Amino acid sequence: MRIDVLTIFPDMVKPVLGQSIVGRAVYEKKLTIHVIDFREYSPNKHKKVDDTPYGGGAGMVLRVEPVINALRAIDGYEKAHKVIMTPQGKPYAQTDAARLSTHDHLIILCGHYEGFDERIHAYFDEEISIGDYVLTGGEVAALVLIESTVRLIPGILNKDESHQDDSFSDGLLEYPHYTRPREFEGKRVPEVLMSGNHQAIENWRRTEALKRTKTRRPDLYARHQKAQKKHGK
Ligand code: 6GU
Repeated sequence: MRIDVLTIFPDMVKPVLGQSIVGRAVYEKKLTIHVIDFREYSPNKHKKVDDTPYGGGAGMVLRVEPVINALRAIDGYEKAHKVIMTPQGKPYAQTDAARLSTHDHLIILCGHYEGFDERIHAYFDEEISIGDYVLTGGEVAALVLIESTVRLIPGILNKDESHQDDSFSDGLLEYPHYTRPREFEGKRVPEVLMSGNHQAIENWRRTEALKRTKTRRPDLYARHQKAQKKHGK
């Protein structure tokens, strides 16, 4: 996969992309990431990327030319899947990460200020928000999208990092995990996990995942129950 990130704060995203699983994927050449400072594409002699809104009002608006000039300078931009990070976008979920992970080329635009000049939207395929809260810019949101997407590309995670058991992959939260020691300050590992009885362990984990989902995420639990019924379980 190739990912291009359009931002006016490249240093907010570059160091993060060199770390952990994304950093390893880049190092192993399974992934190419370009971080593009679209300020450099401003036609303005002071490299301004924003301006006051037509019609008046508070705040600044991101100008169309720097963004579209930078976009057009990207190799293969026409065929790429192009995403705008904005609190006005579609709420992001695991299903979106799975969908995005199938593209060969993603271009991600990070905004700032009050908003984007409306004419920018026509050049992009979709708009995504990572939740109902306001960030100062799209950079951290773009990192969330990249992390969640890249780990789903086949061959990126090794077998110890498998995403088969992830929370959300089957619509439930994960069961509780334990490792050594067997006892810490009086808190013991559940006996069943040390029993060697694989069926009993599997049953325990399923029950715990259901219990946890029901109390912490009744919304997910209801959806899961409905899906089970539909499949005659
Ligand atoms: Cl994608 N951008 C900004 N600025 N704020 C957000 C967001 C994105 N998603 C949630 N809040």
